[in-house]
Amino acid sequence: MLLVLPSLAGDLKLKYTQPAGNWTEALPVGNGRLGAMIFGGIRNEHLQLNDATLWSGAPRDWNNPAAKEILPKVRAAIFAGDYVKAGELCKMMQGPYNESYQPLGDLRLTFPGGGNISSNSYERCLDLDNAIATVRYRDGDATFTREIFSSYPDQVMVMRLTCDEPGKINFTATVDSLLHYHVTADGNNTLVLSGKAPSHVDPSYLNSRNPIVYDTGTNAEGMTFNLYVRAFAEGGKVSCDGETLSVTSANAVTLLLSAGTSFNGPDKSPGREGRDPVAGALRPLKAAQTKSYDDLLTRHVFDYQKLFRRVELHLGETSGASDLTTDARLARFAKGESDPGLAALLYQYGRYLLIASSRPGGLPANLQGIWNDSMRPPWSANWTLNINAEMNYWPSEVANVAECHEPFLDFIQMLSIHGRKTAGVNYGAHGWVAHHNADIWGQTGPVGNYGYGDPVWANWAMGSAWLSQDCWEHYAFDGDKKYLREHGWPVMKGAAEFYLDWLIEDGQGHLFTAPSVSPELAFIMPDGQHANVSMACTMDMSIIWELFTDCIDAAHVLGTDQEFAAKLEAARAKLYPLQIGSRGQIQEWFQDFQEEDVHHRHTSHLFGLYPGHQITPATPEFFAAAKRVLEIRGDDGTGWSLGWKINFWARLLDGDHAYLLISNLLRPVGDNTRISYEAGGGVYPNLFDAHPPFQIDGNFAFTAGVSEMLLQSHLSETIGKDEVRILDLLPALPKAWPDGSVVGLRARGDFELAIAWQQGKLASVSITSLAGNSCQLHYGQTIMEVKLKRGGTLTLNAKLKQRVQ
Ligand code: FUC
Repeated sequence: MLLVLPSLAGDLKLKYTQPAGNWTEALPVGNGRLGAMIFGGIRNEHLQLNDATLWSGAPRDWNNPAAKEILPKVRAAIFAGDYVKAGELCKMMQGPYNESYQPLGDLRLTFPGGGNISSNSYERCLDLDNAIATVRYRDGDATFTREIFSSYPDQVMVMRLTCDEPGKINFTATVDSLLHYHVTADGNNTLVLSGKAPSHVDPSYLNSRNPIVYDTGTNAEGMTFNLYVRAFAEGGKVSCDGETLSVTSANAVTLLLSAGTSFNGPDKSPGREGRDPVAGALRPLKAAQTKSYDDLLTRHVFDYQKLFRRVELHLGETSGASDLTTDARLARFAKGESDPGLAALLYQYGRYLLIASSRPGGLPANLQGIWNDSMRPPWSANWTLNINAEMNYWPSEVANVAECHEPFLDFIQMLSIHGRKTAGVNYGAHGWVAHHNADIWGQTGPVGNYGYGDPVWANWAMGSAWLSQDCWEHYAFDGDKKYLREHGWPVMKGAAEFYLDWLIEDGQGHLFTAPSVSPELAFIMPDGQHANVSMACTMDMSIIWELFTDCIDAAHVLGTDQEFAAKLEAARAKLYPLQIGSRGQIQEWFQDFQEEDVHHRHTSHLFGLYPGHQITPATPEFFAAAKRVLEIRGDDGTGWSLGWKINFWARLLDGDHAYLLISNLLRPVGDNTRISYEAGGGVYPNLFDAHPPFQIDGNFAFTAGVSEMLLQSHLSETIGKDEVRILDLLPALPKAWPDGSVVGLRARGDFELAIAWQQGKLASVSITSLAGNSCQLHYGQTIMEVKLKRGGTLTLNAKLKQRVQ
């Protein structure tokens, strides 16, 4: 029996009245590592399964010592204005492509046919409030229910099959995989799938003759893995015959799914020095089977709700909307009918997906979180560092799931070790560097297979600077100096050391980067030639400005490395500055080149607006020029591009324009999974964001963007000797959401807020200062200084009268 749990107010269910016809209709569950896409078929249930650690390949050397010799030639070509030649030379600095995230396997349940399914009795839903997926239908007089969840505390996936009439549960179960595998029975209630991953898989975008390579020799390379499916029936009988598990005449059944891989960290061969995947799967399985279903469920729900229930969001309801299926709501919204509850649902879905794909001790969410059914997933389902991986973590702090940030912070720390070698070998530089792509093996060198990748993405060398922002932001939100000192600062400082070496003087007092690309856009030179490598692209300069600024602040906070901080201050003052182009826009390149695609999805030159904080209302010319960029780029794009634009418009304090982007992002794209680099982002029926194809960053950017519309805290004011955080309330509230409330948003400086509004105006705000910091409250033109004790809360009503608790 499902325990009755008090439900959070509001509409927190994705629901459907038919089984999933394809993968982007299936519903995702996950515990950060073990994921499933649940199709919910009546006669044929299908769970497509993933383990976040299952990847192709093995540790390898991606550094390219020849790069050091080529770099001066690249720079010479750039100084001579020969950008085409510079691009060609850049290719010779590349290394191998990264590896690919692999699907684990599939569990298929077959239920005997011949029943009398009542057509209107079927329902399938995912409840975001408890992270349980449910399938329910009536067959004759009996109601059948399946509940599925992936438990973080118990590290197993659980499926419970029940019926309101005794002895009616009958099914057979099989498991298979796209990878090399075989299945055996373990006793009379367990199927074991044992498999092996390829030793190499080429990225999806490569047209190669032999893209998937298995090593089959003795002492073979490649990750091994095991999947266990164990059945416990109440009443009836369970048996296992070779590759099929059968359940007959049971009252209820609990299936436990457990998986292990030989992944043993990024520096150990998974084929030769791997962990034992059998032990990895059996340990949690054996522990879980000593617990009752109710116990497993309670532990799962308790663990999940601790994170999920921290934020409540109400944007207003449209009568009857929450009774509709999710696909019907999407279709109705696309026709222009209002449904603010749908935006709130997508907001909470972003938080759900982060909790389900990124938990402490594991890997960070990749391009698809943890959900992938292909051996050659789009862009390898890797970590793409020129926007996508960072975007995944934008909501983590503000939307109050900071624990989910941890896997990414750990991953960055690992990259900082590998990237130190790359900086030295490839460029003879200090510190650490990462480029466009990373994989489970911690790739930090430029990809491209020594000359085949386009430098416009492959040779982008800004990864370590952008990733360091995550370390600083993590500290900025919760003020954990121990984290900053021991983990964040070494990563940030190492990145700054690299860029101090990477920057060059132009002889006129400026520091700039070369080679430099604006991801992933080419420009047209006055003579009509197209090129993409030049120098001092705005994104480079803004990311470095941000890194140096964060480092200077960090050194100050920690009272450390004063000389280094002074060096950074001097360098920051000399960075090639932001330029305003002939169309009144922030210039994308060091010169006012024409962009090859005026509507390009990347808007890299606005890094300083978001996620950076170089462009603010305090720099009105650049603020206006940033707006101009967005007007020129337009309001369409891939899913993540739309998501980024929500955040940009929020920072430009234009809620209605941010809402326009929200409407575009909520566009249903049906089952279209054909790669589009142009316009056409939206959402699938299961609310996964569509690049297209599915890419999870758009989901996370959406949640970050809505948060940013309701609360901003990236600015501060110097009052006396103190740097005081500015908390800007409802800075970009759209007319479409006149009444609403949010509880639990986090602000930098360790604040937690509850905000309510009516008729488009602030109605009340409650601020808790967890660290006892002061802040300055902004609402429109109203400014108020707030001083609070540690743990103190201030509540203000509509007229900003104060009531201190
Ligand atoms: C970059 C983007 C693509 C896609 C891929 C994962 O190359 O330009 O749009 O998001 O990463």
